Amino acid sequence: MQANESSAPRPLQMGAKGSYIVRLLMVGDSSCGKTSLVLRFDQNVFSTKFVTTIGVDYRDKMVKIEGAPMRLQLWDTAGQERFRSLTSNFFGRADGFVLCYDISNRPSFDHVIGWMRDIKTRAPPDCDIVLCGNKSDLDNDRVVTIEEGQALAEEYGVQFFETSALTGNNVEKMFTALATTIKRKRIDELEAADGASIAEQSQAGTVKLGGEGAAAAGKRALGNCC
Ligand SMILES: Nc1nc2c(ncn2[C@@H]2O[C@H](COP(=O)(O)OP(=O)(O)O)[C@@H](O)[C@H]2O)c(=O)[nH]1
Ligand SMILES: [Mg+2]
Repeated sequence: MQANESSAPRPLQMGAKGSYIVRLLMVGDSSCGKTSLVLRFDQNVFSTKFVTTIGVDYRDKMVKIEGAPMRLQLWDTAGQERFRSLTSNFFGRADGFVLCYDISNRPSFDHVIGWMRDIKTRAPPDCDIVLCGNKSDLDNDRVVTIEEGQALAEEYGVQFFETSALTGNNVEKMFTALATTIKRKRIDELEAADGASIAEQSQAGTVKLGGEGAAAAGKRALGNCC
């Protein structure tokens, strides 16, 4: 295999019931609201109780993205240092990350750099990331501005949302945006490249079905990889 082929996006795994499987990991410092975001998205509820996540929790959420049925597997990790080695085992199989901080907690924002470094060293190069400044309802206690969040996301070339698990603001939008980016890169681009490759080959009189289109899509998508 050529060196650059290892960066080609993988096709999304297909589940038993004909839906695509998308593994999303919630990462970020403890208590920035990862569990609350998952609960808001999955069940549209919010609790002020702080339930410490031990290691990794898991939830399934079926969604339809641009007509494609997708099973979002939401892996909710614990942010504490002592769980880092455990949770980082999950990084290698991720399709996407929701990297959270708390807009009322400066250290949680400062630690985004460390979380990003973890993702880049441990996660597949074709995974997508959304940076999520949570607790946007706590505007009076805000210590991280929207502009700071936006600038950091731009620096990393990732999408950015401020959310509130408490009010629900932007929560669905954020998860949907991440799933849509993944769907377009890991389904649409690969299919388009395969189609183009078949057309090219049939013009040349040699139709071969296979992964060449996928490799071409990978080369095009290199710039968007994490
Ligand atoms: N005001 C406010 N509190 C939140 C929000 N999201 C989570 N919390 C609270 O922050 C605390 C930690 O939340 P949790 O989801 O357990 O954080 P995790 O450790 O990142 O999973 C809990 O007391 C939540 O009720 C939010 O959007 N707004
Ligand atoms: Mg938690």
